[in-house]
Amino acid sequence: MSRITKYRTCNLCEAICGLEIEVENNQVVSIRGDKHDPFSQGHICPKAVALKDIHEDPDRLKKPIKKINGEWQEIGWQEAIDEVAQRLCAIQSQYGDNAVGIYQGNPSVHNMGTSFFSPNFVRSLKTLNRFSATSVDQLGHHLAGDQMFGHINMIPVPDIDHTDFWIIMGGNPIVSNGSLMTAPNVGKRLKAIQERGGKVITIDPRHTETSEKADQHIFIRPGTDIYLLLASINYILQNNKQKLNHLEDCVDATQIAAIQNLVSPYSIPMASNATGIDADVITTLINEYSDATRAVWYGRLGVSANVYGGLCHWAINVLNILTGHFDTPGGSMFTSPALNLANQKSRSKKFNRWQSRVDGLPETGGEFPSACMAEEILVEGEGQIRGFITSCGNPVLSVPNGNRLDQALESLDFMVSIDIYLNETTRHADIILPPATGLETPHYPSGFHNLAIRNTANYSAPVLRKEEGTLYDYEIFIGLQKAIEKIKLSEEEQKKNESYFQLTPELMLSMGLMSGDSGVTLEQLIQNPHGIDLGPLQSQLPKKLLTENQKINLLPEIYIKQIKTASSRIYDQSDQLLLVGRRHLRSNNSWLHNSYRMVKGRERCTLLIHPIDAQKRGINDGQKISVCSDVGEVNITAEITDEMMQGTVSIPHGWGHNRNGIKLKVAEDNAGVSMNDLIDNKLIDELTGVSIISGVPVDVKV
Ligand SMILES: Nc1nc2c(c(=O)[nH]1)N[C@H]1C(S)=C(S)[C@@H](COP(=O)(O)OP(=O)(O)OC[C@H]3O[C@@H](n4cnc5c(=O)[nH]c(N)nc54)[C@H](O)[C@@H]3O)O[C@H]1N2
Ligand SMILES: Nc1nc2c(c(=O)[nH]1)N[C@H]1C(S)=C(S)[C@@H](COP(=O)(O)OP(=O)(O)OC[C@H]3O[C@@H](n4cnc5c(=O)[nH]c(N)nc54)[C@H](O)[C@@H]3O)O[C@H]1N2
Ligand code: SF4
Ligand SMILES: [Mo]
Repeated sequence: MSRITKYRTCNLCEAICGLEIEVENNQVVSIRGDKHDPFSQGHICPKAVALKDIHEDPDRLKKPIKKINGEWQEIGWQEAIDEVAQRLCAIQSQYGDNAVGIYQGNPSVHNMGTSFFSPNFVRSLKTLNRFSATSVDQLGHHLAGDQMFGHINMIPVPDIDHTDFWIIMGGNPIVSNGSLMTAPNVGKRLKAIQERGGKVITIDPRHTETSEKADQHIFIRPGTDIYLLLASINYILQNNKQKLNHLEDCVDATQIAAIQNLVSPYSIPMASNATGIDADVITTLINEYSDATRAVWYGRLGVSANVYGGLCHWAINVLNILTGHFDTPGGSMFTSPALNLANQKSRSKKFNRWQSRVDGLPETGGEFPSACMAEEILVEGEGQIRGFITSCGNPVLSVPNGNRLDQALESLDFMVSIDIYLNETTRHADIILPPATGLETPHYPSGFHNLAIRNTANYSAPVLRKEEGTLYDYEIFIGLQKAIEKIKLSEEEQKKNESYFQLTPELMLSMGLMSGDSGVTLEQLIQNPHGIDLGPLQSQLPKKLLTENQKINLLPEIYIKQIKTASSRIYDQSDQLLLVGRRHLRSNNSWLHNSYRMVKGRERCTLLIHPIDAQKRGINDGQKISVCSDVGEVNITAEITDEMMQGTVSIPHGWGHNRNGIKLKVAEDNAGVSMNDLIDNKLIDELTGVSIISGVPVDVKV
C-alpha cells in the first residue's frame, strides 16, 4: 500500500496547529508541521507526535467495559448503552432529574463530535447538576462577556500580531501555547513584537519560560492582581489618561464616574503593599501601557483562578476599554469566526439564575462550579446526586480536593464515564464507554476559531480509519439520548428527535457555518485541507455587541460588592508559603502521561522553592519533602530555584497517578503527586464560585 499525506488540525491544545501526517496501511508514519497552514505555518510542539502514541496505545479502551464484582469485563455496545440508560432513568424516576449529574472535561471542546452533540444530550437529561472544567479556571472570562458585552462567548482576545505592548498577567503561553487566545507559535509572534520595537511584560509569581523571552518580568504575590488592576484604573481616571476613541458612544459616562468613585481607595502605594511590586514599577507600567499606541493587557489562568478572578477579568476589560486599547488593532479584540458561537439567538443574561443545593453557589451558563461537585454527591437530601456521568474529564486529578471527590464518586449508586482510558476518575465508573478519538475523528475547532488572534477556518477529515466495532463520540451521545428517550418518552414524543438523530458532525458543521458572516461552506473547507485564511481581527463595535442597548455595560451590578470589599481584605503575612501551579510542554493536563516519550527524562512533578525559603526550612535541592495544607499532604522532590518569588512555591497539576486500580504503564515509576490533593474545594472566588488554585497557603517541611 502506498504512502499518503493527510492534513489535520492538532486537537491537543488551543493553538490548533496544522499537521502534515504521512499514513501507510492505516498507520501513522510521521507527523510534521503543515507549512501551508495559513495560521500555524508549520509550527508544532513536541506533543503533536503524542497523537500517534495515543492512537497506538495498548492501554486505550476501544470497547465498553463493565465492572462486575470488581473486575472489568468487555461488553457489547448496545448492551452497555441500554444499561446506562436504564440505570440513569431509574435514578431520575426515583429521586428526580437532579439526581443525575454530569462533568464534562477539557477535551470536550477539542472534539468536534462531543462539542456538537453533547449539549443536546445534556439538555435532555433535564438536570441542573451540570459541571465542567470551565469552572476550574475560565468562568470569569465568560461572566465578563455575558455581563459587559451581552454573551458568555464574547471573550475578547489580545491582537498580538499587531500590538506593540503586551502585558501577560498569569499566563505562560510559551509553554501552554496560549489560552483563550488561540495563537500557534506564540514564540515567533512574541519575537515579532520585539522586532518592531514593542515590549512584552510578564506579571507572575514565577519567572517563567515566557518571562525568559519577555522584555521585563514583574514578580507578584499570588492572589493580589486585583489591587494592581484597580489601582491602575484609579490612576488612569485620576490623571485623566482615559481615551475612549471610537467607543465614546458605546460607553455610559455615568458608569465611568461610578467606577472612579468605587476604585478611589485603591492607590498605587496600597497596590504596592499588597502585590509586593515596587510603586515606581507600577507607575511606569501604567504610564507605558496607557501611552502606547497599540497595547493590550491580557490575563489568564493565574489570574482567572485566584481569589478575585472574576473581578480581575472585569477590571482587565475596563482597563483596555478606558485606555483606547479595545476593539482596535493591537488591542483586545473580538473575532469574526466562520462558525459564530456568540449570536443573538443564544443571547441572554446567564448568571445566578439558580444556585447549587448545598453551598448555594451560582450557575453560570447553566453550570455549577465544579468546586461543589463532591458536596452535591456526598451531602444527603432531596436533589442529591446519585448517578453521575463524566465525559472527557479526570476531575479526581483536576478539581480541588481530589481525595474528597474520590470518596464522593465511590459513593454513587451508578456512574458512567465516556473516556478512552481507565484512570483515576473512570475507575469509579460502573461502565466506561470509549469513543474513537484523535486521528480517527473529523475535526473543526469551533471553540478555538472563536478565540483566535486571526480569523481562519479549518476542517479536517479523519486521518485514520477507526477500528471496526468502535463508535464515534457523537454516536455514543445519540445512542444514549435515544435509549433514554425510549424509556422516558411516548412513541409520539420520540418522533420529534428523529431527524436530529440522523445528523452527523459534518452536517452540524455545515449548518453552523451559516451563523457567521464569512460565507465559508463545508465544501470549500473540504477543498482547502490546509485551512482558509479570513484575515486579521477587525474593529466591530458597536455592531457586534449583544447587550440590549448595544452599549458596553462598563459597570455591571454583580461586580460592585467585591470592588467595595476587596480593599479591606487583610493579607496574611504568616510563615505559610503560597502554592501556585505550572504546566510543562510535554504534558497536557492529566492525560498524556502514558506516552513514554512525553514523560521520559528528568522528573517534572517537583516543588519549586526559592533558595531563602528552602534554607529557612533546611531543605536541600533534590530532597523529598512534605507539603501540607488544611486538606491534605503530599511528598514531593524539592527543586530550589530563584525562578520563584520568595514566599511562593509551585507544583504542576495533573499528576498523582498513584491511586489504586489504574493501569497506566508509566504510573508506577513516574506517578508524581496531585497538586489538587492539597487544595480545599471550599476555597472559591465568591463571585463566580471558581476554585482558587493560585495562591493556596501550604506548609513545607523536611
Ligand atoms: N491545580 C490545578 N488544577 C487544575 C488546573 C491548574 O492549572 N491547576 N487547570 C485546570 C484546567 S485549565 C483544566 S482545562 C482542567 C482539565 O481537567 P479535566 O478536563 O477534568 O482533565 P484532563 O486532564 O484534561 O482529562 C481529560 C480526560 O479526557 C479523556 N480523553 C482524552 N481524549 C478523549 C476523547 O477523545 N474522548 C473522550 N471521551 N475522552 C477523552 C482523558 O483520558 C482524560 O480522562 O484542569 C484544571 N485543574
Ligand atoms: N503543555 C501544555 N499546554 C497546555 C496545557 C497543559 O497542561 N500543558 N493545558 C492547556 C489548558 S487546559 C489551559 S487552560 C492553558 C492554560 O494556559 P496559561 O493560562 O498560560 O496557564 P499556565 O501555563 O498554567 O500559567 C499560569 C501562570 O500563572 C502564574 N500564576 C499563578 N498564580 C498567579 C497569580 O495569583 N497571579 C499571577 N499574575 N500569576 C499567577 C503561574 O506561575 C503560571 O506561570 O494551557 C493549555 N496548554
Ligand atoms: S502547540 Fe498545541 S496544537 Fe500545536 S502541536 Fe502542540 S499540542 Fe498540538
Ligand atoms: Mo484549561
